[in-house]
Amino acid sequence: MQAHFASCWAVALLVLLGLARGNIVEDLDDDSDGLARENMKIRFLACPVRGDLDISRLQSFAGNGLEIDILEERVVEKGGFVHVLATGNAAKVLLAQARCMEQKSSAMGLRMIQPQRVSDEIVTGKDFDLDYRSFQAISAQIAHYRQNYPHLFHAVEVIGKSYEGRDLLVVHMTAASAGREVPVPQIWIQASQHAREWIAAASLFAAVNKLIAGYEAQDPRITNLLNNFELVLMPMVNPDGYEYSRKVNRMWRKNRAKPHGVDLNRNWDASWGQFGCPSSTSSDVFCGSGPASEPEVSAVQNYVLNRLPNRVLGLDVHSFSQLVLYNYGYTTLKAPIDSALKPMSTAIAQAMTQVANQKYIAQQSAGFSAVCGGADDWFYLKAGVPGFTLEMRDRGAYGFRLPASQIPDSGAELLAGLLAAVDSLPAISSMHAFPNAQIVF
Ligand code: 0X9
Ligand code: ZN
Repeated sequence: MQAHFASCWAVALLVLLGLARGNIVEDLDDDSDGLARENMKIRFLACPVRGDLDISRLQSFAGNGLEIDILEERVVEKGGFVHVLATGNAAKVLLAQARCMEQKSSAMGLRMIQPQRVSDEIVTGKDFDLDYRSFQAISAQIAHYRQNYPHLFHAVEVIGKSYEGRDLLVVHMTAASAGREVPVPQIWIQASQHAREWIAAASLFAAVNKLIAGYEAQDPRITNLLNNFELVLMPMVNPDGYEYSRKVNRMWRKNRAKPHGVDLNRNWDASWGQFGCPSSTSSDVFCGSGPASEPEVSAVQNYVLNRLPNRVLGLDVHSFSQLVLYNYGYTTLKAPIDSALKPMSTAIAQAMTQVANQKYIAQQSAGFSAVCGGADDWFYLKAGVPGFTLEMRDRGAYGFRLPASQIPDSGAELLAGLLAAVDSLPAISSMHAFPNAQIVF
């Protein structure tokens, strides 16, 4: 977390440096005339705020669908300004009603922080990985898998509804024969608890596409994985927040529960709220009114506990920082299976690093950020399986705004990490009984 705030402020600083040098604003769009050009032009504003609550009020000015991108995640001091990128009518509203002021900035600074283009196109198949996709397109891709590869995708389930009523979708992927007597170990992989971490879901889909291609090409490791395990995939834990991040506020983190959203990765029923849950509902890490108070978290908890008896592993995909985080995350004390978890996470990090020479580092989760109510700890403490948080690309150069061109490589890294994790499961089972005690590797 701290690393993210630091990088965010670094971006703001970069812009301010541009200001200090007195550079001239340049248009970033290639449109040549009239109203369209005016509406496309990105304007850089500074808006006065007194606290986090004011940022929420600022967002409400723009309303759904208007381009507004608030650059700071929160107000660190008692008052001051936040910087906002806004286009067309959104900028006009902010200038007129929120006492925002237009700023001049360096063209370079603006290029770095310009909003990512948001595509609503429905693309299925391999080309899905070429861009970040809407929730609708994500749902279509999942349906496409089931329809086109029924030998690999066995069920698509709606395991609940999000706060705003979107489907919480889970898809099962395996090539294990249905009639076999020994239970098939299940690996749960979830992504996108945090709205702005677009690369999380995108990486999972890219990894799935590589699994399909690898299975068709009879890649031995992939065939072995799919013949002997069931992957239970939930690419979009927080669809409401994700859509809000795409359409309204790129830096949104939480779900969209009233009044100001809940940080889902503080809401799990594992040492929930013991420390670090701010009383302010507008905090970016607000943990909710109780353990699993949020429909997204409670749906996953119920599903994993009741419907995945053969679970052996839980992976929670996030961004950014390139880290492989292992239990515990709420305390720096070591988990009872630390001597297996530590080498396992090192093996995962090494495998991810080898894909494209992007350094991934293994670390105990609490060493990165000690937090209560995290999914990784819930997997271990309540679901009885090791829980890893994977922080995907990058290490701060783009941060959450990772270019879509990096999706395929990031997917390859996730897949390499998964394969390494599976190789390490025998070491875990030598000192840990999974919920289905019949499963021993
Ligand atoms: O703070 C988080 O929720 C995760 N980092 S992120 O920047 N993606 O928000 C890290 C969670 C690690 N898990 C625990 N500390 N339990
Ligand atoms: Zn996250």
